[in-house]
Amino acid sequence: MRVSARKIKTLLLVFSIVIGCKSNYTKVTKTEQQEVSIEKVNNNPVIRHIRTADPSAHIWQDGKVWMYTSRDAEDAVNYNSMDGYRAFSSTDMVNWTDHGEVLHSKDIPWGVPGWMWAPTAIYKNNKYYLLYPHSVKGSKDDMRCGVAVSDVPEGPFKDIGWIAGVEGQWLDPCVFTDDDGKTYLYWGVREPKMALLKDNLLELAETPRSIAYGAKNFFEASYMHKYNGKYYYSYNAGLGGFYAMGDSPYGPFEYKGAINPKQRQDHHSIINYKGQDYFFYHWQGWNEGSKFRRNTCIEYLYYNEDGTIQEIYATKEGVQKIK
Ligand code: FUB
Repeated sequence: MRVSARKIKTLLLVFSIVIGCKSNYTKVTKTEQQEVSIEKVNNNPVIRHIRTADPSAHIWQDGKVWMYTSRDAEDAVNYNSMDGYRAFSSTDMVNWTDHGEVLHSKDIPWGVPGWMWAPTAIYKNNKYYLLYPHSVKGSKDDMRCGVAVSDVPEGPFKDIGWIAGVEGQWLDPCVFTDDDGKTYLYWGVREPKMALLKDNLLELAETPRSIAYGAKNFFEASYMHKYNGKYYYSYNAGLGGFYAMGDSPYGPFEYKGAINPKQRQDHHSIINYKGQDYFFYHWQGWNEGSKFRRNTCIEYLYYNEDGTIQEIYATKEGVQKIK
């Protein structure tokens, strides 16, 4: 029987699709009389067409989850080449719309090309703001906390300068607005710091304080969130994510240990969406990733009855689509 080259090509294509789909699924089987099979799709990383890192997740006025990320180049061998923040949105945690680049270093008059590290975002004064660590022209070691604004979550964002008073400090900014409307800035490398911000987001309203968190393993990526009236200060220790709990945005915080102990660096953020808690982070273990070629992933986050957080480990499944 003669089989044409075209038929062979079609057969190979169908075969590879079947194999590809199969490897994308994990079968979880519950036994007991009747067998129920739940198919879990491998959803991590959640963004695959480009490499993204440092995900800063938020639920904005439109009821969608918005995520602002930094970008790792496909061939990156250091962090200098990181350039151009991206915005993504979703309503089901699995399908993400890429809104493209929202701010590039060429649009920051005081900054150098590249060096666009972990951003954070906030909705305030009826506007959307990005705050980001970026190096100043003439000195790559002088990283400042840039501020950019947009009327809409998808940007583009326009740079309006940097926060006065934290110049020269390598920093990963995190902004947190408490229930009384006061907004706090957390930042630092090796030594975590915080201060109340003025409403213009360009000035500190008080002298920066060091954060007492009951341990000595802080390295970078400060993060603050609130749950059941408690304040959770979390961060990356260089080897894993850790956290401490307190009764005020200032602390002092009581050290509670690991959230995400196995990640080299994770730069996480945490939200509750449609009744479920989620942990956003980046991971280097996909498609020839490296510490410079990272990808955004999401896991479920669970609290214990006493408010402590159950440890999180990177999975291929990640989170499943909200129905
Ligand atoms: O992405 C560049 C830097 O690596 C971030 O600012 C740190 O938090 C770490 O993720």
